Amino acid sequence: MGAGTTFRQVLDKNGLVEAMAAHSPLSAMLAAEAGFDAIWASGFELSALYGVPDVSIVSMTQHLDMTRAMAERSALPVVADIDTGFGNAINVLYAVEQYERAGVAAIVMEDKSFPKVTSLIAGGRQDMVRIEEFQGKIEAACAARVDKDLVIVARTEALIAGLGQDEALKRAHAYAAAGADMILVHSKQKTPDEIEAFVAAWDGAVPIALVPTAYPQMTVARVRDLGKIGLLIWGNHAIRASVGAMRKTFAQIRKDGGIHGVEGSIASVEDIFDLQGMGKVKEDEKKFLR
Ligand code: SPV
Ligand code: MG
Repeated sequence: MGAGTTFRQVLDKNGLVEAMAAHSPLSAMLAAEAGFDAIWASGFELSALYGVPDVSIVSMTQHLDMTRAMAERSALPVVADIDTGFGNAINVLYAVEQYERAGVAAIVMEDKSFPKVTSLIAGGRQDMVRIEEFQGKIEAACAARVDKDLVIVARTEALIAGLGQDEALKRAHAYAAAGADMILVHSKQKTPDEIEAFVAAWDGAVPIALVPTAYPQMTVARVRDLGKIGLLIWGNHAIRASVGAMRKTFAQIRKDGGIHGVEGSIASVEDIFDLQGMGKVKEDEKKFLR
């Protein structure tokens, strides 16, 4: 069974897929351990991991390789953030073929022009492509998938670009008509009002995906009450949590002049051995080393 089928089964069963951001196989494994339904292979997180801005600097190959590694090390379906599709519809044909081979369950592609600018930055340049052009890219994504259960999520940045609800709805309907299985609508408003108004007005046949980073009042319970939401993405909490933890630990070591003060607040070496699967290595050594 393909990963897209697994994703669709979770959606049918739970009525919602809750995805946690990850930027490495280890963070994907920890998201699985915590009980999330899926992994968000976030472009923002991977850009931050490389220490560069999320403005189409990380290449498709870098993102694809990490996404493949996450899919290999975590049993959860992976939702791949393919940004703008790395170019035009021709680039999308190639990208979707590669991401499907890497084992992803879904791809999310946004209607900004390449190179893009990260969505939540204040005053960011948010250039959009024409609706017809993006419809061509969605049709290319649908045509490129071998497994028809691979979920194609079309993301509109109309609200991010300040174009308003009517434009966001127009685009969402056009993208669903082009074959998108789901519409992701992103907002950088500090409260859920803009998104809730969009959801209330949405009468399309496909479910909506949300990334409520800017409006953290949006809980799972509130999403379920809204209805119409198929995918909820916690967008960047793996990288932010790790930055917070590393800063705290590094500062403590500098302050103490040694590592003795942090032992109680960081993962033990044994914990890391477990995550690495050292138990199995020991068993395999007994079985196979002669
Ligand atoms: C990402 O996590 O890469 C996203 C979400 O696309 S956001 O950064 O909020 O645009
Ligand atoms: Mg992104």
